[in-house]
Amino acid sequence: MLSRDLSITIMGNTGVGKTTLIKRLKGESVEDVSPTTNIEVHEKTIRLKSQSYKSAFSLEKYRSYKVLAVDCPGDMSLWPYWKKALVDYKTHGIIFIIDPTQDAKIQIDALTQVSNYFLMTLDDDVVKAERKARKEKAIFFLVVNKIDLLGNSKGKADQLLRDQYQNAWNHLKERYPKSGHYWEAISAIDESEDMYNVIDGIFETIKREIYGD
Ligand SMILES: Nc1nc2c(ncn2[C@@H]2O[C@H](COP(=O)(O)OP(=O)(O)OP(=O)(O)O)[C@@H](O)[C@H]2O)c(=O)[nH]1
Ligand SMILES: [Mg+2]
Repeated sequence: MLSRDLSITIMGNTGVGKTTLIKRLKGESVEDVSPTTNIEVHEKTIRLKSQSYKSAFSLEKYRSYKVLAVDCPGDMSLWPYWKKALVDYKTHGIIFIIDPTQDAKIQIDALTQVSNYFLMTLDDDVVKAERKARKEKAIFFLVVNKIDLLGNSKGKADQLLRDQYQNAWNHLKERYPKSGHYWEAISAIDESEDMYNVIDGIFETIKREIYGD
């Protein structure tokens, strides 16, 4: 069985639900999670649901995906680890998680750090790095987690992003105009079939951006 790799780095402030999302992806219980204090790499071979809709004529050659999920510590004092994570594990995409119940300012700072650390991985020279950033084909996936605490309203998540995160998000788009910029709203603790499909869709989108099908 042929397999393709998807390398994804998961970032965001402490307590936003990064580890919970990874545990869910791995099919583990999400009930007892504790704060992450180091870079933790998780590997899981998954089958994306969308693949099951393929007709016999468009035979899917790659039946499974080996997801390398890099879980980063979210405590502010440990944000410098993020740079190491980006350097050590060449990432296809960054999932940045936002917690709607937390202060937006610190989360905007965290998002800005992600943009800056990623830039540093492109070149030691800032001017050159900025130039490379304009051509860089990365994926930035903004995920509003804990939508259950917003009454499961995607509209409210959208409103939150517009009201509080628009500037930081636009800055990222301007710095990396050739990259993919997406957002989604989820609840990492919601184990329903519908939520499974939404979360699956995030990985499906990243897969499509990278492999073009
Ligand atoms: N209500 C709700 N709580 C959630 C959700 N996702 C995660 N949590 C809770 O948020 C808390 C923090 O989750 P973690 O996954 O440890 O967060 P983290 O981002 O990994 O935190 P650090 O490792 O410190 O960076 C836990 O108590 C989770 O149960 C969600 O979708 N809804
Ligand atoms: Mg964690």
